[in-house]
Amino acid sequence: MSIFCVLQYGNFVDNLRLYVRGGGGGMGLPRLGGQGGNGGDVWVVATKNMTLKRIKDKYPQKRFVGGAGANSSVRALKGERGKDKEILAPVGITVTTDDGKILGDLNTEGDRLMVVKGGHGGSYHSAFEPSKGQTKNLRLDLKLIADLGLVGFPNAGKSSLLAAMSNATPQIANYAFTTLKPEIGKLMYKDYKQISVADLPGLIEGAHINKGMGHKFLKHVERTKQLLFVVDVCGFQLANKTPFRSAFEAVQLLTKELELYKEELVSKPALLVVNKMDLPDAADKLAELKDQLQNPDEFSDLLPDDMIPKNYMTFRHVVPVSASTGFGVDTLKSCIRESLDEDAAMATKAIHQDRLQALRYHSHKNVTTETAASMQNCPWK
Ligand SMILES: Nc1nc2c(ncn2[C@@H]2O[C@H](COP(=O)(O)OP(=O)(O)OP(=O)(O)O)[C@@H](O)[C@H]2O)c(=O)[nH]1
Ligand SMILES: [Mg+2]
Repeated sequence: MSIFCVLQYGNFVDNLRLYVRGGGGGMGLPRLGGQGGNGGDVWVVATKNMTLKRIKDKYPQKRFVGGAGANSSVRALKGERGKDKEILAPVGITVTTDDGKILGDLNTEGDRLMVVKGGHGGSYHSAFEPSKGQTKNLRLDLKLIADLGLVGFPNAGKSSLLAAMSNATPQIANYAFTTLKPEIGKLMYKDYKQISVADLPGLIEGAHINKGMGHKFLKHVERTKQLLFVVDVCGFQLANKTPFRSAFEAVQLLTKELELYKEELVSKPALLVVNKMDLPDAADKLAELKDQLQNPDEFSDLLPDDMIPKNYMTFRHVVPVSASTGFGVDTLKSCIRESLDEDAAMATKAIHQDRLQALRYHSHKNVTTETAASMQNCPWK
């Protein structure tokens, strides 16, 4: 993928394609009836604090091969078994083969799934010839709860917005933390396309250290393709004792909470909804917010240092709406559709590129091994 794509589309990874091969079996020893060791298997193991992006960064080739079984020898007639290979993967994934067959789910830390078996060592039954390990192209998919997740402080109007956009009837009230668990609403489009949106509990400052609904909330955020930030155009104050936060500050604080929990979340594709545009002075406040978002560095001085995010969120669209009057809701639905369609097109392109690369890799390998083999037969070598 080019740098351009990485910048524009962020680097949050919710699926990953891998090549896996079991280790080859070891040679048998016909003279003494010796048996070669079996090749090692390849496993996917659910591990805490792992992400698909970390696998991708650590293993750019995305190839995992089990250890080869040892050949049978005079000193060790029974060749040693090849080492198993473990792919440490995040919890909450589905493992499928490239052609769509589901191999299994990993839902709990420590869950393990064998994805390919190593080959058999050569023995009496195989005329002492070993067999190769199985090979597969795999896909690891993070289980998603919805296409989009609503991210905002309490009372921003997330539930009201979901109700205005969809068939959902979430709980709405004028006090903080009305929503306690995700409710999924479906956005319907004229061509019957449906997009799911998760209404998530309000986030508060300190969520990353598990304040409020903290981690429960942030875990859900991880499991959506894109984020819909919702802020009250007039800003908010959570309680008498906490400071008033403008809409711009709310955006930065939300970003910081995501970053402190898992930095990759900030690179998810995101849209910003500026809600409550029916309130007095909303137009002026929106203009001010847009100005601040253009030059976030200049305006972040208003925040304490430890609340300034390392990277500012880039929003594909900034959409003013009023969940109360319905103003802007249709425009928002179109922007959401456009943003998800854009990513789907990118994903298809990436899969094609991946396949092409794999083909090139394998044909290159075949050519080099063929060349090596023919060189061995060369009389002038
Ligand atoms: N004036 C105005 N009020 C709104 C608008 N949208 C929501 N509200 C009001 O804001 C309050 C909070 O709305 P909710 O939709 O419950 O907010 P929420 O973000 O889901 O809140 P939590 O679930 O607590 O995080 C309610 O009293 C809504 O009636 C709007 O567009 N304009
Ligand atoms: Mg709510």
